[in-house]
Amino acid sequence: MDPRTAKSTVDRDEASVEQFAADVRYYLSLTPRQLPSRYLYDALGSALFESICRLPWYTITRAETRLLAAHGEDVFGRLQSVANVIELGPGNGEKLRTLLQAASPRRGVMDVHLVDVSASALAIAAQNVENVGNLRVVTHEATYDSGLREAARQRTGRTLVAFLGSNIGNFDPPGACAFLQNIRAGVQIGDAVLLGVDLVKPPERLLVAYDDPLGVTAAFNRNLLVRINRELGASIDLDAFSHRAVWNGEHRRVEMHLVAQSGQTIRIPRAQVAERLEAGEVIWTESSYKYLPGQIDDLLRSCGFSPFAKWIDRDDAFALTLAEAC
Ligand code: AVJ
Repeated sequence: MDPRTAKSTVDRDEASVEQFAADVRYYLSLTPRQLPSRYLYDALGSALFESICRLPWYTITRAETRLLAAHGEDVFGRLQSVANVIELGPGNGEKLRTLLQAASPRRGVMDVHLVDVSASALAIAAQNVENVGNLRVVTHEATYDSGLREAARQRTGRTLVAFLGSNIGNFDPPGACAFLQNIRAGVQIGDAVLLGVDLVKPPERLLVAYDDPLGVTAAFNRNLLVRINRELGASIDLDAFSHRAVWNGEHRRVEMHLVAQSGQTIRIPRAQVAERLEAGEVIWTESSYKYLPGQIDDLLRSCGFSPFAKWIDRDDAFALTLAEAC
């Protein structure tokens, strides 16, 4: 490896640990205490999330995959001559592969841009998508915003931006709108977004999806503490925190919490944190907003998109919405 490249990688890793430390320090000091959900996805966290997607109680991935397989051809039928597809956060690439395979009779050669902050995730996703054939795959190891801009600069024609898996559910309503407005600013009139969104369903179905009987989601949540211990030199007792999922009906979101089982002081040396937590005090680690179909359309309209097709899986209450930039 070029020594300059090696050094810049080290610098970037140190910078990202610094950012992690600063975020941990800031968010843990808030009321209620929080940790940003993006930090759930280190290598182990990403593997645990992939396992979550296979759990019988977590229906998002299977419902979306069924919709993409059943309607992928229709997506490209309604959206003539797409030359570029950009996926933000492709995960392992399997959903995009399903979409592009289903679309095969309707599409020509295309450029596919995959945007993710994780190099290892990108490598896996690129391999999965390349298997479809008749595509040029370009990867962008970048945040959604900068990756989208980079991909847009290489634009060769009509562009479809895919944001799947109900990842939009992690944003609060103003955040979701800001995010979509950013996408809108990066594309041209006539380009489109394909948005996968989990819908409101009975609380008992939501709670078992986010607090599964096998404890995989609990491990996914508590892994954030494992990561803090490893990367920031802490020694938080994992047994002192339990996983909890709650349905917040007022805001229509599932919240994941880590609940302190006893009063304790947590010390995180590299983040200069020494915080006293009382027994029962919570750290809020994730929100997953759930939508009503009409809310998805309102959100898209308020951000410069005109929704023109929607496919809903009734069994698992999940929606795929296609909207055009206007
Ligand atoms: C990847 C954000 C869509 O909110 O359903 C799964 C993450 N958290 N189980 C979701 C998650 C707990 C997931 N998203």
